[in-house]
Amino acid sequence: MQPRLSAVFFFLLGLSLCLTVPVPLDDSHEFTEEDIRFAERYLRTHYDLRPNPTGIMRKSANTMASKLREMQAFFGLEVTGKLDEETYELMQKPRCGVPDVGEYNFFPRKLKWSKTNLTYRIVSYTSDLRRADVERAFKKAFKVWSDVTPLNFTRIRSGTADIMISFGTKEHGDFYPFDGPSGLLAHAFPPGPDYGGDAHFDDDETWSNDSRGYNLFLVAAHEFGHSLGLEHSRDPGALMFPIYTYTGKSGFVLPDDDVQGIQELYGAGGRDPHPKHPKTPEKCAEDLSIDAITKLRGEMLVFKDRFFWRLHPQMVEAELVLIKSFWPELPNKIDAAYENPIKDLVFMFKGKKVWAMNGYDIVEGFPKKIYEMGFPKEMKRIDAVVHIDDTGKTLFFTGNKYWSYDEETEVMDTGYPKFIEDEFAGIGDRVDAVYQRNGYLYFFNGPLQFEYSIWSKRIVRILHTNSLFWC
Ligand SMILES: [Ca+2]
Ligand SMILES: [Ca+2]
Ligand SMILES: [Ca+2]
Ligand SMILES: [Zn+2]
Ligand SMILES: [Zn+2]
Repeated sequence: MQPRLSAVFFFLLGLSLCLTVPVPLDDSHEFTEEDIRFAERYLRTHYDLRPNPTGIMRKSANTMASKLREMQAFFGLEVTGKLDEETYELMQKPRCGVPDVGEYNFFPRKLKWSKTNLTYRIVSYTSDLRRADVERAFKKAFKVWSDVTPLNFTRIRSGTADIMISFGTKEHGDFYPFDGPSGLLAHAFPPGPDYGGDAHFDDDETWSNDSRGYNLFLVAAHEFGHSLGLEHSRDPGALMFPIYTYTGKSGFVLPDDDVQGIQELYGAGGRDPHPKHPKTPEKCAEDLSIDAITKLRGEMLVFKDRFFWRLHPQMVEAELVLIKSFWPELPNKIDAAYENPIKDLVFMFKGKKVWAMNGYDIVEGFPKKIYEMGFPKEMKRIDAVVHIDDTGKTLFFTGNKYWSYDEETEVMDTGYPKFIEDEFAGIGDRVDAVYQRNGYLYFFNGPLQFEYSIWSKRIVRILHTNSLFWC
């Protein structure tokens, strides 16, 4: 049986270089012919842009502009129907090749297995890893799904399994050739006979069981999601999000969105060893609180759990991204962050450590210990920090006290710490996060933010934290 094109998934992973740190607004981009061809190719692969629309298609149902609109809507970008910098950047991010939305639907009906006991067979191996490591990666990837469903996966060593797994390069027997290093990484077929459920991995990649090359477990867990009938998710925290990010070496727990998806198909299993599945924060939640907030090259970054929202001054929709998709070395949740625009550095704090980032790069010598900046050795963490451009001072908040740090001399000002209550009366007993704009400090405390006038030294307004996002 010939596999339908629509049944094939390509796991496209590119270089982390593709990720983009906000650039100043005036740095506008002229797209070359080649860029536009690249964009067309992307839309053909993932959004079914057809070169020559034929038949009785509705007018403009398949133009580049309409496909760009579909893509921008999927990723929560501003829907312009134009190839802009933001959209082009996103196209260059590493991703799985499954189409995301639209009439080009892989699963006109929900495809699923009609039995709960499934078999898999590892038909061939990669030489990048020891056989035992390959087997462990696949076993763990299946366990991700069997933990939350009634499904059981049994490995067989001969004969035909439901899910046949193999490594291959270039043309490898199914008319969907791989492409050498990077680009397409793997593909898998949705449930069904023959090719159905099968997963193929490009052996021109370097496979690993850590952060090097491509992590076999993570790619396999995503692909097996397709093998079981899942489509792509719009949730940037989901395993089934089309863009791949190495999520760190701490134990992987399947995000809530994927659990909902797979349980819609198969139900729950009743033996989930990790019942706490991370949820992706909702920016308009009434009780939204945040971890940290900072400017970065004219944008605002709002940190919450594994994520941050990028708020562009001219964009209404905030983009939610994983911290690790920008800075793989940073921890998954941070305490505080600020920008020093003169040095073009962003400082991030977690526990007793501080990282200085220049764009994507960690500045040499970092992470450092916060006591090296002049804090007492026993201080465990910083709650919030803000840089005041006008004075060149950076204010650090922890517990009920705050410090003032001089950025020019790189020393702590004398006379500190002081009590927060003495200087900033009324902002509460703790500070989650703080930023400065137009002479005001915005202090976040749980679901509230206090707008504090630096000039008149008083609170002028109390707002909801989620008003950051115009909820
Ligand atoms: Ca099969
Ligand atoms: Ca490849
Ligand atoms: Ca904080
Ligand atoms: Zn995929
Ligand atoms: Zn294949």
